[in-house]
Amino acid sequence: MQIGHNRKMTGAQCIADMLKGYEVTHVFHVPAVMRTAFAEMERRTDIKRLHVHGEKSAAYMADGYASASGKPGICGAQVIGALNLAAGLRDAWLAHSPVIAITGGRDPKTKFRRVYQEVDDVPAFEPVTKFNATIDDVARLPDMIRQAFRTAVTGCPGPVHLQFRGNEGQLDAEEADMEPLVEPQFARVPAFRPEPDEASVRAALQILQNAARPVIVAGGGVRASGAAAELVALAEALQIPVATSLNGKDSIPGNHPLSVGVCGSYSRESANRVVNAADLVCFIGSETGGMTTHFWAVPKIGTPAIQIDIDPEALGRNYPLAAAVNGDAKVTLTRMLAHADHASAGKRKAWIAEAQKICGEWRDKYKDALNADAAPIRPERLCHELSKHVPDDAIVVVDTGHAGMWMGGMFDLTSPRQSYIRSAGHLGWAFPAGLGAKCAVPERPVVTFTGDAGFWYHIAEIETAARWNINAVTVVNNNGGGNQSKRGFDRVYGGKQTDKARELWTFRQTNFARIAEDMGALGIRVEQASAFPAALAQALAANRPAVIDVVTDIDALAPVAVS
Ligand SMILES: Cc1ncc(C[n+]2csc(CCOP(=O)(O)OP(=O)(O)O)c2C)c(N)n1
Ligand SMILES: [Mg+2]
Repeated sequence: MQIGHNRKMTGAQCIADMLKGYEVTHVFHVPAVMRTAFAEMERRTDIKRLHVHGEKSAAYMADGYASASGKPGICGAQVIGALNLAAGLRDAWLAHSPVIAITGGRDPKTKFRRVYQEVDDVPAFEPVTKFNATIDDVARLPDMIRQAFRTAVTGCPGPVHLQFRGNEGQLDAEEADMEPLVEPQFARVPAFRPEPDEASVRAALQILQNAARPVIVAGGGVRASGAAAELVALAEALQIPVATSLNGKDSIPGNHPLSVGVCGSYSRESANRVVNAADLVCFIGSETGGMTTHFWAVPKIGTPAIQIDIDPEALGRNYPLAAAVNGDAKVTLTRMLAHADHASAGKRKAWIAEAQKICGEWRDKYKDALNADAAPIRPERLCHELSKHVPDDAIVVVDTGHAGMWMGGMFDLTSPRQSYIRSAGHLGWAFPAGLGAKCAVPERPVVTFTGDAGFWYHIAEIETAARWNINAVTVVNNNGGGNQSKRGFDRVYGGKQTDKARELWTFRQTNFARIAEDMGALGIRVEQASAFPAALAQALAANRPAVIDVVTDIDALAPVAVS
């Protein structure tokens, strides 16, 4: 199709044709928004329209879909659900995930007249979107939808909001002369691979090669760029240990000899020790934010640093830089590798040995916990079983809080074909995000890890998974409470909580396997660690959504970060 070929069509037809053109396969929504467009999607496309149980989980599903595939995830809500949807964009915003949220909104003819269910929702989308726009004239749909995709996937990706006129976005029923032109280049991340300035690449490489004790910290930008292989190749060529952020965990398998683990707050002790012993830190695709740096204690501000990022504004934000490179991670790493002086690797032998010794000390320290036979089950053992038994092409989806700490620190990816996506901070994100990931990439196994407090948030979506055959496997670390909060309450109670204090963070004991069965999924309850591998194998082979309810120790606390 070419620009200049307008024809009379409805907004709904235009939306359906454009979403199809952008290779959208699923839309996650709570009715009623885009009613007419949904009817047209049925007539004109194979797009699945998933009616889910809350706008927040619709946004999280779209987010998981986007993180797993790189394609924008689409979610929608009518005006009364718009802020629930905005709440769900918070995590996508923090994670730089390309989600496009479509809501119904105000009609200029009636606004300010106390219209039923109506408030001005647009400002609430402002802090969680890269582009927050209203469409009042149906003829603007083509250019605004293109702008939404373009903005979501370019530069540092992120969410976009389009509000359609009408409480249900009824603008889509109107007709105009339009052309449903799509730009396939903007159908996924990365849309472009900006080349770095050659002199900046050489300067950064020189500093890296001169360092005796450098470390790489790989962030989510490496996964967005698909640069894991180039990262590992450069690290191998120059013999540099690699720590990752939680977002960048799948940039290097955990069993690679140069991998030292996840650094920062939800981390592995060995990674923080290596980063803090380094004489140079090379950040690649990392915001150098509070989580990755344990609030700028790992490494300490003032540690010599270089940084590579697609977003020029990220360069030097938190660490003054000896060299900055602005470009796509994959092309930048390819260039560095082409110029790399392999002979310089020799001078880092002692440093590599030291980093590997630190990793060995971590393994020795946690060997017993990782292999513990205790019942209730230790979360460390659960993570270790997952390291051993998650399929080598799996997408692992992880919630925040303790789930993020346990899996960030204790779980290892074992194959470059595995992916790891995680909540950027919102408890309850992982279960719906895992369903979204499975929708996007149905041929790959999806294994989600969540605590019980996290799982409760969107437990109704078990029904959605059963209805739509979204065969993700969800592992619930079920300790009967939100026990990450235990330490904080110990503190405010002066070291020893009262019995009544436990009402602040514990729940009734619940059998999630039974609930899952009642809602149409496979439910398996695991009370002995040794039973977990068979449960996981059964769940992966079930051909239905599965919930593995693992009964774990409420007194088990994840180690706090070392700085
Ligand atoms: C939306 C949101 N609200 C509150 C929190 C704070 N928070 C972090 S972990 C946690 C409890 C987690 O409980 P659970 O998922 O059961 O894991 P556990 O700590 O028991 O292993 C809470 C309330 C959060 N991260 N996100
Ligand atoms: Mg819990």
